Amino acid sequence: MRLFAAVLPPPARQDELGLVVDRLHRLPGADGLRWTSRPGWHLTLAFMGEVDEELLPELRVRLARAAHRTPSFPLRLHGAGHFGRRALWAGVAGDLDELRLLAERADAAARRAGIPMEEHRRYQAHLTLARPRREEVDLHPFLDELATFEGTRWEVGELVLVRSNLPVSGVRGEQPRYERVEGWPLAGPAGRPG
Ligand code: 2AM
Repeated sequence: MRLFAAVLPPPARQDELGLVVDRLHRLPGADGLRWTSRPGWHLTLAFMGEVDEELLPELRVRLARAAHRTPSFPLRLHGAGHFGRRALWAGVAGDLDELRLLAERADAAARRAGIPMEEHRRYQAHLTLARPRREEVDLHPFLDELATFEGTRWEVGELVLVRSNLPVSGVRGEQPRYERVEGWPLAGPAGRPG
């Protein structure tokens, strides 16, 4: 099964972003973008790809440990960015060091469970909102509209393992369906183990 570890913004925080994204949908050129589906919005920590079911028990143990080693930390959705012409995303602010550490721990957990992980790229926290259908789509109006977006902060308290079910229908542009497999609580504000 295709898996990744993620932080899931709480529904109220997603709704705030949703209000801005509603405005983006009304901008000229919005049809040139394939918008990600909202119930699936997430911040990827570590993408594992196809994982052999046999590795799941060990992966679970190691992800639980990664979560336990990480204190809960504040985050908020903030601003926007893009990966070239491939993706438009909402950014995050807050305790980015702790988020990066959690991403590294999730990546290490997967490696130690025997999952061949891609080489490290610099971790860039992002929540993908849309992908251009064509190269020539100009992302600037969307980036401008998102630039001033400031979500309310929340306390990240969980590391979640998510399954990505790729569309089988063959309908062009259909989105993957994301399914929560399991979540593990972070250690909490005062619970950082030595
Ligand atoms: P993206 O949002 O930037 O596309 C599930 O596919 C999640 O894992 C997505 O959030 C995706 O990031 C991320 N991801 C990271 N590396 C990936 C890869 N090589 N293939 C597919 N998704 C990847």
